[in-house]
Amino acid sequence: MTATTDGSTGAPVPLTAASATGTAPDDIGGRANEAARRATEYLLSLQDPEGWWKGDLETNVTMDAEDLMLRQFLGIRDEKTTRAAAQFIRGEQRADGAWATFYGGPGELSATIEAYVALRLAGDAPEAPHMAKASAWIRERGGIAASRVFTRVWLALFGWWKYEDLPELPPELIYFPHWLPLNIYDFGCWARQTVVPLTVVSALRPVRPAPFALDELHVDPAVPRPAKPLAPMGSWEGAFQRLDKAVRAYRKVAPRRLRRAAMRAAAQWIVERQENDGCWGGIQPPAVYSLIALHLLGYDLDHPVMRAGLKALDEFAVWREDGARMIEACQSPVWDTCLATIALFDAGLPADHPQLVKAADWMLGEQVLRPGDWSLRRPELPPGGWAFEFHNDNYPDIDDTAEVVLALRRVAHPDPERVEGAVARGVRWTLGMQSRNGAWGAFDVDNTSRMPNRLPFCDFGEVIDPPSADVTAHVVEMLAHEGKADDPRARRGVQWLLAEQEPSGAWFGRWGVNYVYGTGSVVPALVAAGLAPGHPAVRRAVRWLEAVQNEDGGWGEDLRTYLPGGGQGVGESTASQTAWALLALLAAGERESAAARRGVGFLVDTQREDGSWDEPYFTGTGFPWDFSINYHLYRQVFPLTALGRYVHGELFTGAGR
Ligand code: R04
Repeated sequence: MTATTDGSTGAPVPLTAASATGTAPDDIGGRANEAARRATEYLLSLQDPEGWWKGDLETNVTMDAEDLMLRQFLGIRDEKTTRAAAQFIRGEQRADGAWATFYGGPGELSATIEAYVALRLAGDAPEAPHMAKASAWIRERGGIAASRVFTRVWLALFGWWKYEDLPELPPELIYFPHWLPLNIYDFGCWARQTVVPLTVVSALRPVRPAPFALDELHVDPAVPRPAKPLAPMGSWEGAFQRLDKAVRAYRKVAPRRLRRAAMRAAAQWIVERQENDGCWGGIQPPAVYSLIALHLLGYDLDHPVMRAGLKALDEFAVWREDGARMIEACQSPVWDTCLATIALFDAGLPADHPQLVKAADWMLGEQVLRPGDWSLRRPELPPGGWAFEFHNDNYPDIDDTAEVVLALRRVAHPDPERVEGAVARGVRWTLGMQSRNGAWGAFDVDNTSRMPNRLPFCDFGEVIDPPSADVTAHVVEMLAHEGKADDPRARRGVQWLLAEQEPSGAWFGRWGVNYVYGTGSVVPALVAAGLAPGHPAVRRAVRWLEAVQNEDGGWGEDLRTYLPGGGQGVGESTASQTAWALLALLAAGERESAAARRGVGFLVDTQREDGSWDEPYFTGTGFPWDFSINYHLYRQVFPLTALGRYVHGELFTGAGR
């Protein structure tokens, strides 16, 4: 059955422009309707003729700096790129001389060092005021020695840091069998794709001398850093420090032939995972490290693998109108397209609207129909997921798959059997990817080993992919709409979600900031799965949302809520986070509540003339605290979904009901 608009609330109410005139200021329904109409128009205007949407994916200047350093390392850095990247990096500098990793965030040492180095490559003099300020800021915080491992690896490539002072990452790792702790499949797929090429760097220790010294970034270049005392033997930290020592000792005696074979195996592993657009995993960091590793192993710049990889790298660049060039960590077409489809339908666009059909067509063509790294743990499971990006067939993810299914079901596609087949494959794949605790991670099953996090090498970001509440909620919502709420697998997901609720009533947000995202994902899922709005878990969530609503009627949550003691649900109101809170309240039957009305009022009042919203704050999460994302379409799709559901109630009741 294809999704239709004949749900319990009847056919969608046509949106009219009439309410713009003669609307009383307290006519919140009429104003919401008008805001949804404008937001619909605006979102429709952003669709690509091929059917997809893609907003910029903004992260931080380490992407831009590493892109320049890679080009320097490979000897392909050109003037035009350098100038435009430097312009972007300079524009992001804070008044105190540092760089932050998200809007409004504090200066961050590693990002500041990388940005500084990139600007020096671009020719900015260390004495220039903005550079002197940055280097002083860096020295005050301990200099290069205090930066993350990744940053020091980059500096080692140019001789600005010694490989001896970096954790060792042996290439023989590639031979670890799947049952051995620390084998590469114990790492989350993004860390796996980064670690494999970096084993080659670690083994070969290449140095391409830089055109200048970086003494100004060391606290005191003359004084060697004192060795860190070893942690006690019985502690994990102590054990891993000794493991690092053992691996260093092994380096000296490693059989040369084994090492070379391991590096060849790593190269083969990397080449096998190159996507047909030349990229790796659809994300920029693995692409950068893979190009370095392959180059070190003798792939010259003219080799087809390198040529395709370098071309793919260029695709991550967004050229801005002011001439600045920003690097995206990743591109989000599938994610943006399913979210936009859901938003437009829920705002009342008819299910057979040509732009929705076009979007569905495009999504159908994006389904991943071949095995990937996930197959290792599910060798018998047929493929059927969707990836986040244009090209990432090796790493479809469960979050995208659930949302694409929810989106496809909203469209009256002229070929319903095609939709049926695609959805059936997507549902089967999703069910097959359930972890043993009953919940779902983003890319893999049971990716829960705690060993990778303990490696001294892994001092940045998340390196495993355990199940999370937000992904599990999206799956449960999708299964419920597919008529599978009573399937034991969906019920286990619900039980897991109920057990994950924080004492406050909120849920943690792994891939969005933060408890507002988690709660805005889980409550609609629980209600779709049949929990009554009066269920105590739903009531607790509602009370929490009411308690953290801002004076202005909106909701906002700062990245600092990822830090210990950082609170929950606190921060300046934003459009996307207000929308997430509203999705929960509306699902919980709170449409007529003061909280919901004030939230809708915030969205209506902050909408711009053209139907869009502003959102400088980062509300997306790559890794909690360490890597944050401003998805430029979030400010549009989520407010529209929330306004649509406020105006129309739930139009979409799913295929199975
Ligand atoms: C929002 C939910 C969909 N899905 C998550 C996808 C997020 C896409 O954006 C990114 C994903 C990334 N991964 N790994 C990195 C990364 C960056 C993104 C990454 C970042 C820095 C370094 C290494 C990897 F922008 Br260093 C998976 C569930």
